[in-house]
Amino acid sequence: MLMLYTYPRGFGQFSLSPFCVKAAALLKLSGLDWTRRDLDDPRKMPLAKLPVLNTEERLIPDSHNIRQYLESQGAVFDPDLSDIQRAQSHALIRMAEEHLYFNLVIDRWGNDAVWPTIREIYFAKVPALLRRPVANGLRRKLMRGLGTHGIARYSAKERMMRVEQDLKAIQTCLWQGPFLMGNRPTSADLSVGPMLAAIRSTPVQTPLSRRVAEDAQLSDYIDRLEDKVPLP
Ligand SMILES: N[C@@H](CCC(=O)N[C@@H](CS)C(=O)NCC(=O)O)C(=O)O
Repeated sequence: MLMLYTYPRGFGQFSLSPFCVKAAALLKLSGLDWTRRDLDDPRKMPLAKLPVLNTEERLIPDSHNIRQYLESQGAVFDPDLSDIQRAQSHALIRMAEEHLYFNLVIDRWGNDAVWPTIREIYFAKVPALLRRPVANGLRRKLMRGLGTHGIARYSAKERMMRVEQDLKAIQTCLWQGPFLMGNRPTSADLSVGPMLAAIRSTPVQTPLSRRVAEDAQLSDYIDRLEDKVPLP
């Protein structure tokens, strides 16, 4: 049976990681049999990140590679999409995973009001005496990475303005139907939905989490997707 290596549940989600939620949703829609195994430390995994799918023949890291593997096994996530819809879907996925995601990360790790809560949850397995030094060391490394990436160089206000443009693009699609590409969830929903859900579920309220939580259209969309693709 397929085994999904994932970060544990948290904040009311299948996983603390939106990429693990995406991978689980892909597996669910594929109709194949699968199960989960929770990991806290991905360092021994290929790419040193989660999710990873164990197919018994090989380990497949990265939610996009997992999608491609499932498609090679017959799963069809985007039936009946036109070429232009496929192009839009691809762009939405990249926007969610390469821009919204880093805003989520900085909202959780870079915000002093949120960090103590995140530290205690993400690093719960680290013995209490070591937790702060270990977690703070990783936080410093991650924030350096976000500086190199560039997102940490914007002010919080600038970041929110950029997120607003992403949300506008998503909401423009949602004015056309219940899901991004129409009446049923497709691959774009499985990236965008979990990313919005993760932003909304950050355990300490921030301007970003409130922006999604207090938007009826976005919140209804997250709930609709979770109803349509329920995860174990
Ligand atoms: N492109 C990857 C991204 C996966 C990813 O960024 N996973 C994060 C958690 S959300 C991770 O495992 N980070 C651990 C690390 O960077 O050390 C995918 O689609 O699976």
